[in-house]
Amino acid sequence: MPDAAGVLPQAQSAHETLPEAAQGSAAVLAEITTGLLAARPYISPKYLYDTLGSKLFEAICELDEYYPTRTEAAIFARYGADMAACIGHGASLIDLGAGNCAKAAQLFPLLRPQQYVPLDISAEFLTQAVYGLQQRFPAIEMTPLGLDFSAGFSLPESVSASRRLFFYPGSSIGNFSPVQALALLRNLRANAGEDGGLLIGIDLVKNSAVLDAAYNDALGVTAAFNLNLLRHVNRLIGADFDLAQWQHYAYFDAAASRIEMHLEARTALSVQWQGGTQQFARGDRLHTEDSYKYTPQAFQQLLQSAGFETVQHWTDPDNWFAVLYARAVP
Ligand code: AVJ
Repeated sequence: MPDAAGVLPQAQSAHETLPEAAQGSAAVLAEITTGLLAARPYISPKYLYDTLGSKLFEAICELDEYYPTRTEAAIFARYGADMAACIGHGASLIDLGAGNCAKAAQLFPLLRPQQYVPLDISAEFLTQAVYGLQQRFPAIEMTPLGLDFSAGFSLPESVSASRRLFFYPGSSIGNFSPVQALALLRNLRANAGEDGGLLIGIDLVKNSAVLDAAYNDALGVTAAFNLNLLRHVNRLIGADFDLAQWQHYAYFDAAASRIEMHLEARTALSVQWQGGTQQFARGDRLHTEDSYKYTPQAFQQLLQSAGFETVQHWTDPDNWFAVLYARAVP
């Protein structure tokens, strides 16, 4: 996942010494300002991931209510060998939003990639993770790339042009609307070449009580994760959000097939930031994240429209999560 260093190229330790409003770039200020002044105010979910936000997300993954992480891990543990049999050895494994590279590293012994290409918006973090990994797997050529793959991208020549296998676990594609997801998948297809493929994790549509609980945990970790976005934005654009005036609000919208996460004003309030101000009435909301849920059929449709054909998919016994392997259609 993207984290603070992707938004701010400065080292984390520099944060304390910088004047508050100087910590974000002009582009970040412009982007957040646009969202705050919109008729339905929003802030991009990428700002959930500063250093504390990334730790809170890790904590979410430990919660009983948050099933995606452990369910996906169980699918990889149970069917990893089967996946490797489908995919074959010697691919160039391109890890999208690699973070600490742990999920891919677990598959190395089975997939035996010839090259590992972790992509992450946070190049600094990646370089450190890869350093340790290279010691453990000296036979795999490692090519970390600090790039934002959600914008259109093309891979440099240092990435083998054949047998490109994109790896996109965690159901992170759910943060994109289906239209945006299709654009991203088309871009992957364009970069995959004729013999490329995609191994992707998606969260499935299920009983809405299970979904609601996963984003409204009893311990309040998801609420803290959501509210922390305001702390981060205060630092980025010199805003004065008072966290005590806001509350976490998340629900499953069945018609749109997505969890919507918002922050709701507990009282009438106003917010000031560098060059802007906005009023909120009690009950007004700030939209912070969408998390789309798919049926296997709907996601296969999307893959097909993007130029991939699904070869195989694996799920858990409850059908809560799926991992799909799709090949580029030549
Ligand atoms: C990291 C985008 C997959 O949508 O479930 C967890 C983020 N938000 N709890 C998700 C998240 C609230 C997560 N993804």
